[in-house]
Amino acid sequence: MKDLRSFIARLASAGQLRRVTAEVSANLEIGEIASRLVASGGPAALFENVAGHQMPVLVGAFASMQRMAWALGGDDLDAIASDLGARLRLPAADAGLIEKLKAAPRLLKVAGAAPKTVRSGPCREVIHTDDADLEHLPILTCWPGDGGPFITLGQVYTTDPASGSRNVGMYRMQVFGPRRLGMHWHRDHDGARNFRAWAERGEAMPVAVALGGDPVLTYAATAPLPLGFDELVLAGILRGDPVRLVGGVTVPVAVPADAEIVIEGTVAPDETAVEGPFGDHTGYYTPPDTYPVMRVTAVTHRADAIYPTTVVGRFPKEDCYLAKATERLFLPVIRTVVPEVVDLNLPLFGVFHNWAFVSIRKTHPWQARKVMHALWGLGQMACTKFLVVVDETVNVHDAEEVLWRVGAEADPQRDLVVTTGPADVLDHAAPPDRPPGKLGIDATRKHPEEVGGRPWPDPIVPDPEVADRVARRWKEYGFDDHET
Ligand SMILES: Cc1cc2nc3c(=O)[nH]c(=O)nc-3n(C[C@H](O)[C@H](O)[C@H](O)COP(=O)(O)O)c2cc1C
Ligand SMILES: [Mn+2]
Repeated sequence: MKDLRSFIARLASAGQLRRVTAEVSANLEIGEIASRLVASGGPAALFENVAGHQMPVLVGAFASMQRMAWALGGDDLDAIASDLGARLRLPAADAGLIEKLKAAPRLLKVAGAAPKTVRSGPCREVIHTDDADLEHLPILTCWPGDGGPFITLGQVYTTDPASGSRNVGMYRMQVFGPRRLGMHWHRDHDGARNFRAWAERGEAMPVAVALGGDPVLTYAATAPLPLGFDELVLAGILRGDPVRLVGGVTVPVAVPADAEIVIEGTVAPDETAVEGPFGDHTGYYTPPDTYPVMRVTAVTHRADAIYPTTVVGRFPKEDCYLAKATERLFLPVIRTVVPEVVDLNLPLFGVFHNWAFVSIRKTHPWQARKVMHALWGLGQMACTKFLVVVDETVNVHDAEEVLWRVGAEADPQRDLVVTTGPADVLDHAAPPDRPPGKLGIDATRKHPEEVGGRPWPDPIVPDPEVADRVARRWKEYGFDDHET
């Protein structure tokens, strides 16, 4: 897709977009509507009449598995994931180590995926520099206890001062005033790393924030790529076409030409402000804390710009589906490192890090423990707090089935792995004075070696021939299809 408009048109043609012409407030009201829509599986909404603002507000564009797949240019996230794996020429899960190592350089330069620079683009139709004013944007205040309005769906473009390499990350930004933003990048995220690198030189970091453009860009900003891997290369691979960039107006940072809105500025090494509270995706308010401040030097936008945003809070919310896209897209990558992994569910209620359900093809004793430690050593999976391992026959996307297996297959003393490791910054239950805890539950069938030679009972499954016959004769018995 070329831009946000193409995506809006796609949603509209599928009956998945509602245009709201009634006047609504950016203060709490749109947030409440967005929460209800996502909870009920409702459509995305384009608010065309936001009190006190010219610009329409888009929410919920990514708020289902189907819309998320459309955002990435396909119909189904698993199909997109296997296509991506093929384009990256990921080695098969059972490939040897040498083949996997040989694949690494290939992953870094996929032909034709690097962004290209163009001279101008629609994001520069209107340019404000000295008269730039964030208060002209319909930025939402989402929850009653929030410290103010927050930009929640921005792609934050930064660079490493030494190599010039780009990073795109999604970090929320609190509006402190007409030209001041709080930069809530977690200390371990690449935007924070780039900021520290500029600060160590005593220099302010140039930053640009893009809103909109191809929806792939919004997703790419949330993708957990290793430091140094340009999110725009991932976007280029997913689109099958390079991202088009335009140079900065007031800072040397390029941004997508087809964005709706661009905010430029600098973040000085020594200026901080108290950010928050913010009603976060944990379902709780994150308390106020000190973060760097961006001084805005320009706001540019399309003549008829649309402001895209999202509302986070107690699940289910739109960001859960961005996380689901990562779960699907990165599963083939996880399998190149932990080949016995069959499927993975980061359930919506687990809010990214609290719960992971993983199924494995188990071939040897204590393998579930190996998988736990491997996942706890893998990128952002390191923050997983509760990790349940089940056999490949279990549908990890059915939480009730997973809990049934935990109850049936796990012994509370033998099968729990209690250990420590890093916690998500937002985990308010993590102890501040010692390493945060982690719990792994081995709910796989036990091999004789794991249980002193005792045989493990077989699960009950229907006779396949009879099941087939009953399915065929269902109507003949006088039952309706929905009664099966
Ligand atoms: C809606 C939404 C809001 C987010 N807000 C933040 C945030 O405020 N701070 C942060 O560090 N990460 C936030 N994230 C997560 C990061 O975008 C994500 O971890 C990303 O991989 C970071 O990229 P980076 O490693 O290049 O910095 C948010 C994600 C989503 C989907
Ligand atoms: Mn990154």
